[in-house]
Amino acid sequence: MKSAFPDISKIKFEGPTSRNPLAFKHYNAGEIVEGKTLRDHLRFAVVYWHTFRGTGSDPFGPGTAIRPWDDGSNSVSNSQNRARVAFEFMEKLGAPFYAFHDRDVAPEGKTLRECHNNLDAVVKVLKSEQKRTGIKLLWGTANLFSNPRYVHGAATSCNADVFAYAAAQVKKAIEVTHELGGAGYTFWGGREGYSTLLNIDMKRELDNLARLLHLAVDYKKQIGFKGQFYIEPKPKEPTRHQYDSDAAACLNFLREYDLLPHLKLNIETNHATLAGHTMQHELEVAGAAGALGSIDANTGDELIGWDTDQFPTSIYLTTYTMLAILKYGGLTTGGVNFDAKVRRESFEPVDLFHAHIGGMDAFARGMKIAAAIRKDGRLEKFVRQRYASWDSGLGVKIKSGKTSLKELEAYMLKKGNADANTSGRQEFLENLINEFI
Ligand code: XUL
Ligand code: CO
Repeated sequence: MKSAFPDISKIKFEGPTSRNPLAFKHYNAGEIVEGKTLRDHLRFAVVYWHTFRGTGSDPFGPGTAIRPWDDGSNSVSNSQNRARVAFEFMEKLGAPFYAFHDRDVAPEGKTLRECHNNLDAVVKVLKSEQKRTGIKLLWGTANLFSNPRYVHGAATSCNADVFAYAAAQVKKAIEVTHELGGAGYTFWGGREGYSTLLNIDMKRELDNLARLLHLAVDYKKQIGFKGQFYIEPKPKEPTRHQYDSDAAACLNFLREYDLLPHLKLNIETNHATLAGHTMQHELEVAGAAGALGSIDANTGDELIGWDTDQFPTSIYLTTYTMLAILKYGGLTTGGVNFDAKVRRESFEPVDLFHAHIGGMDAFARGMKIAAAIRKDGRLEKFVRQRYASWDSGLGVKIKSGKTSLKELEAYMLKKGNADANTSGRQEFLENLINEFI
């Protein structure tokens, strides 16, 4: 095959003093931090949908991206060629994983059978490219939102036939993920939400959403797929209200429908901020529930109110993200998945490299800074001491459930008033973080 990136060779680590835009300054894959290589901590993944299918189009104009390898057709052979290009890119970048939707990799057919056949033809190439390069699939997923049939949702559609089509697509997508040895499978709500409540039977829609997930859990067991299932929270886009609006809403839904043992959360930065939260908040909510699985790494724009999916370059963001991930035991099945796209103005192939190198370096720095903060121990000690009253005497008694309102009243009547509070020291802590940035 003719090289798609003939002027670019394998991206190397050159260290922080390098001025080479096509080199890593901080991501040294083999470097050991907290007992593991950066490669194994970060588990970087490239997303197929933005990096190989994104054109740079926006509501005001068509795509601008120059992709010389793509003939622009919807043919299977163009898709197969694109798959080879994707692997050349990932190999040169040194990304150990990728992620895709069924419809990113292969063209839709007129019938479901044609869709399946197209997908199989491209999966063959993905499989052989995985074998050739050692690059693995982080997770697969089904696109249940682009085709007009999903106008009213997929699992939550008012049309039972549409539910059946979505179920068939999910079945096939899990099968190919399994065949490719995927470490996981993601469910993102897509159009599972509403534009007006005037035409919505919410209870029925939520029941059906849970039903599709239960069917997927059953099928996963049936075929012996051991990958982790994830659900990815996102609010208000594309619909006015998305059922999976944030981590708390997803956890409540999973618990209500007995799905929590089967799914973890895939937390995306720009989705967190659209929901009015920080990434750190969403990671804490997921982590505290034992459900932090993977992250979609990107960032939004403070001045734009939609999902701009930019590459993450803020060291504060990556530091806080890695602090939360390490606190909850690190990424095991999950990864740092760049669900991010280059700007419409960045239309040359080399921009794809700059974008990923920048994201990987930002996360490597965040990882090293987070590890240094943890090693220093002052932050952790501060938080531990702040709650010290819960680790002895009355605190332990309350925690163990061996008290009553009556007893607590008697205790306080005798004492007269609670012990004085101590300062939260936010500014001190913010300064402490800055010592490491
Ligand atoms: C949409 C989004 C999706 C999911 C996979 O905002 O993030 O690309 O990650 O369906
Ligand atoms: Co995403």
